Amino acid sequence: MDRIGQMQQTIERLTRPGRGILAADESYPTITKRLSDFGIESTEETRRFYRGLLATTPGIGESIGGVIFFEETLGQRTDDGMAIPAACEAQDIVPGIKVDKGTVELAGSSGEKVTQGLDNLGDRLDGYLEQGALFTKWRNLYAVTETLPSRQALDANAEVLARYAAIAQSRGMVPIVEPEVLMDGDHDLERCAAVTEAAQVALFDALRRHNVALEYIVLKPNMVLPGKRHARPSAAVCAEATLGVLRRTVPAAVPSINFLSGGQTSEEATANLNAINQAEGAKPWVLSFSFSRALQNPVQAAWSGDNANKQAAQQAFIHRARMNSLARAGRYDPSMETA
Ligand code: 5MM
Repeated sequence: MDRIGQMQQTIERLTRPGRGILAADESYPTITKRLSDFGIESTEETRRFYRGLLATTPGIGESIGGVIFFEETLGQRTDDGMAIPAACEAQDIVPGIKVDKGTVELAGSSGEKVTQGLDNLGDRLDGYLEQGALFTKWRNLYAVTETLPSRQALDANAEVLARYAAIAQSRGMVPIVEPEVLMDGDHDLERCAAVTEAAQVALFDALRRHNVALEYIVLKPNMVLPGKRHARPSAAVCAEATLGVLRRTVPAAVPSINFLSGGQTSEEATANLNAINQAEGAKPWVLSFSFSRALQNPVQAAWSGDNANKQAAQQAFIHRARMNSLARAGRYDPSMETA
């Protein structure tokens, strides 16, 4: 199959009705922090067992169409000895790979960040393809103050995100582009909306400059919410603000927008996704999820590092995935959490 045919097929698989994406691509420092929140030590073996548990959850392919992994996982095996990417394919789930190398300080800025990882990216992608990954992910992050992000940070980050996307498409891999406006801070909802809009305007400008085919990308944005120190708005308010920004910035050619959860509680992220899908007005894209914490927190709590809890952990995973699958269609109700 040629490069375009491969990306078309991957997009079709990722956007099937009822499906979203699981982000299980935490780097070593991030997974260490996530697991330690539940008293679990992060070792090669605990990470292998845990990510194998996710990939082999019976029936999970009905709600999850793709999983983003960290590169270590592509080479690990489930308890049954199957390569984890192959275990995903056995459930008709597309394996993907996070390819950025984290952030460094953006030289010349006042402490802002830029994401790195472009060096040798094409060669790395060839290796990931051989290991079964069919799509990729790269995350930029933008801290918010009254004056930041600066023009410099918006443009520098957009440039690397677009260059990454162009390289991924040159290998026939669908790029997930993730410009995350952080929830840290005391900015209000309007400030989050303005920064999210500015980040996406710069991003789509750069994607065009680098000839990225918008038909074969997935956008992974934050929902528009105020900073952590503010009270959370209703799901309807979040939906209206989020859709307002998306309508002004994201071309209809983009097939799918899969939100990150960004520190929301599991049920809050589900309710907000549901409200986004229930809202009236133009929505020319699939609106789904690519959650990490909002999908995994209950799973890690149920597992607690004790492998005897595997079934309970898989039960927690399938429940959360089903709730989000319903929200993706605007058919979720909080009463379903306990039904
Ligand atoms: C924002 O983080 C992404 C989405 O996760 P949430 O739904 O929890 O917000 C997530 O995919 C993230 O990019 C990965 O966990 C990797 O993070 P690190 O910091 O390890 O690169």
